[in-house]
Amino acid sequence: MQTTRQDIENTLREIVDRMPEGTLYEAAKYALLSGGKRLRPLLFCAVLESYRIDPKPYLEIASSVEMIHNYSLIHDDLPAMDDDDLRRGRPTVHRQFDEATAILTGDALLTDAFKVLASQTHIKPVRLSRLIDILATHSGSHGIVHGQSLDLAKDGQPPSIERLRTIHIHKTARLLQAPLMMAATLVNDKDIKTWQSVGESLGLAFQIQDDLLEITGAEETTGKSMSDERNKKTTYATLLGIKKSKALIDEEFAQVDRLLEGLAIDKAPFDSLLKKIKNRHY
Ligand code: GRG
Repeated sequence: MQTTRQDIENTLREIVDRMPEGTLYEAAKYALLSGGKRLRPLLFCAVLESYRIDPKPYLEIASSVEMIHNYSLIHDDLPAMDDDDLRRGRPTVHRQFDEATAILTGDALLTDAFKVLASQTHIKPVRLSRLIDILATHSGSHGIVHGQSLDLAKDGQPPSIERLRTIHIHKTARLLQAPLMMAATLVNDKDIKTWQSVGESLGLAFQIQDDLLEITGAEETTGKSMSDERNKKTTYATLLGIKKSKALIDEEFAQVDRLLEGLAIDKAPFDSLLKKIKNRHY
């Protein structure tokens, strides 16, 4: 996994280095090459490896998802959204540069992600268009943008677990489902639905973990501002308490295990990534 991670870092650097020099390039480099966990591209590669396919020829596809993820973090941190000062232990992009640069950097990463994907000419056109469709669907008005909009909505609706679940499925799970489904599209179309369900459970577990880290973690460990309390956010932890939230995380991970049991794959690569996610502290 360490080699794959380094391969992903190298690919992201190559991609960002194609940008023309200037403030936008500096800000994109600052945002993209700042030590994220690279979970989404690692999930993509782990699926390929579980079908015994070498991820090397597909690293740019994996990176396109990470570009979308980074754009969403930059925009999420903006004053009009979560208004955060810290991300991955460093000032957020609008703090380090300025707000206009942060907006443009997000715009550039979002758009360039699709350019990177569309230029994978070694993939058959039908398959490539499916990859683009999956990434667009999970990023746009059916995906994380919808989740963010629901999260920010001041529509007077009372907080409930059902509403929170819908927000998390869109805001968090959609961009974990995308790399799983994209990898499955390349190797075994029949399994896409199962990977979609794996992504939904994983996304819910991941987000509830995040909510708990907001309470139990420290800024030095998580590397980000703990803004939920400041923004008076409703989370699983505030609605259900820590114990029940932990039980829900276990349930979602158990569901992931059950779903994986139904696939004819080598489970080891995916299991080792799952183990890392289960034990994460940031
Ligand atoms: C489209 C503006 C916009 C936002 C979409 C993704 C998102 C919604 C907001 C970002 C903030 C947030 C709490 C997202 C939920 C998913 C999540 C826990 C993101 C953090 O992902 P990690 O932990 O981050 O993988 P690193 O830094 O490791 O890459």
